[in-house]
Amino acid sequence: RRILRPFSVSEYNSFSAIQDYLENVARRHSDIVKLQTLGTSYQGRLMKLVKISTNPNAGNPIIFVDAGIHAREWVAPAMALYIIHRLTNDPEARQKDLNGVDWYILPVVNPDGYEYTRSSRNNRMWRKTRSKNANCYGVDGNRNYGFKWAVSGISKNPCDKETYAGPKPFSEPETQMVRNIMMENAKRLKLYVSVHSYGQYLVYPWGYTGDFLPKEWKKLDSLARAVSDAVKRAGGKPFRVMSAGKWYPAAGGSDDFAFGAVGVPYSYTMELTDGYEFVFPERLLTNVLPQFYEGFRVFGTQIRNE
Ligand code: ING
Ligand code: ZN
Repeated sequence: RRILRPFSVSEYNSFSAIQDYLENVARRHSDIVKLQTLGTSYQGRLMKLVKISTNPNAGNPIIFVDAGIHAREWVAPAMALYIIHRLTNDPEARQKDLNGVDWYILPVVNPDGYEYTRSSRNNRMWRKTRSKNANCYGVDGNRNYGFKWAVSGISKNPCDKETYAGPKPFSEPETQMVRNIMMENAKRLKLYVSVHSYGQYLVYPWGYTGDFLPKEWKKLDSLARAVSDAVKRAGGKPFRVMSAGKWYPAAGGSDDFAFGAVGVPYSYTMELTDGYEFVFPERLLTNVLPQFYEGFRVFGTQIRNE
């Protein structure tokens, strides 16, 4: 089927092309890549976690990267796929970045929303999932996590297009799957990054409040600055680093859940790209993805050396 048009990690791909790519990567690199079936999205799309490790029995610390919880933020799944591509295909990345660290990657957390934004130009700006509540569609996945749920920065109206928190915490199968990944791997999970767009921010807990910071904030802040410096050195634009809540308070985010409920010591939300809002041009992906990758490398180095 895809023989005429080979898969490229520097393009925006359909969810089914992404799934085929993941299956192919797992087949080609069966020595280091395992796919774990998680379940299905609201509309029945099969979701698979990509686990990359050169030594899966060593009990290495885990870095968990997810992307695409917000449908319209297409650059985020592209980033996640690019990380998979480098870790498996680039001999230097494979040797250095997989040394002593396992990478778990979920490239499209909200496949129903993602496909909806691809279905028509009218739907390009959709953010939420596609579940039905009252007479409206979708929950903001990043307001749906069960830590300080709904205390700030949310809407209780199912018809709100942006920040409807859902009828209850973890109402969405998609956020349940991410929660399960975190809980099942809680002991080894040392760093969590949720990739979004846009604005070139790298933010850490708390998201639910800007009134105070966690006591460990200096560690979170200095690692974020090191990541930002690496992206800058690679020719990219540096990140604005702060707590999420100082930017704007919003409760029920995945980063707060990872940090506050699961106990993941490093937890971030990463907002990729600046200047194009949600419609980042496909032709510029080849520029920015390698720059951001240098930032992810710094995450790897930190976790390896802890
Ligand atoms: N931004 C995130 C959002 O979910 C965020 C950032 C999360 C801010 C949590 C504050 C707290 O709104 C985007 N672009 O989705
Ligand atoms: Zn987002």
